[in-house]
Amino acid sequence: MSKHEKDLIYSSPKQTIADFRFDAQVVEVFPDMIKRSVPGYNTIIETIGELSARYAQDNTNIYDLGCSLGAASLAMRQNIIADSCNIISIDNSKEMVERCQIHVNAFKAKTPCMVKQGDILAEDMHNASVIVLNFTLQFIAPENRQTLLNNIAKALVPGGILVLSEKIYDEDPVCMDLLNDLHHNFKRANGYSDLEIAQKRAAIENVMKPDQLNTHLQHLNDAGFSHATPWFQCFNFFSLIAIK
Ligand code: GEK
Repeated sequence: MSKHEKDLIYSSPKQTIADFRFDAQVVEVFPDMIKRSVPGYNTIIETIGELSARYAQDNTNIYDLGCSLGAASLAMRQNIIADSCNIISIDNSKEMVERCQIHVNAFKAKTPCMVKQGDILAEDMHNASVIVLNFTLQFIAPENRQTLLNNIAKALVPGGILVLSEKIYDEDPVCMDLLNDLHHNFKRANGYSDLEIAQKRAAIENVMKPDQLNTHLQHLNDAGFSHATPWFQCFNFFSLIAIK
């Protein structure tokens, strides 16, 4: 396992702030960045492992879409009880995929895990019992989100699940301000300065477009899921499970 660096990317003032990219610099600090920025990240990863133990079915595929360094893939790989499953971990960032492969190689497990670089919108998914979109859908262009969820629903076998985790947006400005404030306090408590928080926000606002929780539930209903419920929320971050 490679050594993880502290995220200092936005710690000094920048003249211009480029749009956020999942590049080599981000890969180096990603585990630190996501833990200090996403409330409940560890709980969500552990629960994805637990859900995979419960829902992975024999002889099916398990997809981790937008896998980054493979945290959800590894949690599933360590927890799947079903026989003859295949984990397929996909990310479109070359640097993420290369590092993810190193992480996967570092652990032995009965379930194979194939890491590949690709666009999840172009992936031909099939025979799946568990599909994970852990903080990835928010980076997909809004006009493509329903199509992706339709493809996911089609790829799932009966009783298969999607775990969808996202940052959400609240239409009510009073609630939105409150959730944003609580999230900023969380980041400050984790050592990010106001400058880092402001510069990161400027970098990410063009590339990450959160939806409302109700929009997600509507999309899942339209995709044909029979059941969907949020199982986790902290501030403006949630995770839900949808069952086909
Ligand atoms: C985790 N799930 O640690 N195709 C493939 N990958 C994509 C695409 C796309 N079209 N768009 C974005 N990505 C991980 C965390 S991070 C979330 C996921 C975050 C990838 C992108 O390269 C990045 O690695 C990931 O989606 C989003 O459980 O950093 O907030």
